[in-house]
Amino acid sequence: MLKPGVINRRLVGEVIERLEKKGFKLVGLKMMHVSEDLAGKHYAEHDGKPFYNDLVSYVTSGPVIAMVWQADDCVTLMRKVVGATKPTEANPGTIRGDYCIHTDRNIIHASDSDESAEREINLWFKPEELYDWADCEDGWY
Ligand code: 3AN
Repeated sequence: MLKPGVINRRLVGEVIERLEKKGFKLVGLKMMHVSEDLAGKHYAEHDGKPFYNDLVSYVTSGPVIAMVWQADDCVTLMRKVVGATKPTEANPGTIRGDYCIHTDRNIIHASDSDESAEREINLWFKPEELYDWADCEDGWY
């Protein structure tokens, strides 16, 4: 999920381009406003932490780009491409390493396990918003 700042900074295409070039398969994408309810469910594990209120108000402050990407070992690969949570620890060449300064504005969310990916996909997308298209590039990545 590309957070509101990415749209403000006109970086949507650039970040998506990186993910496509890596070889991830895009199977769902939409621009949307995040309700307080969705933000609360999505970030439930952080409820009570000092940054929680700011996090919820940030992701509900403007539209986001929600996406579902597929690949073998997708979560592990995606987390590497996205980079560490703290921009001070994210390597240059990663998305967070290249495009942000502050942890609370770290531009992109990526699921941290197959289980959270499944939970989050169900939270953010309806089944009919996901596309299982035939991939003619399958085998080249
Ligand atoms: P990740 O997004 O890398 O899985 P999480 O799940 O620990 O990291 O954090 C979720 C989001 O909460 C982060 N993307 C970031 O926006 C915010 N966040 C996490 N830790 C901090 C922190 N120490 N200070 C401010 N914001 C934070």
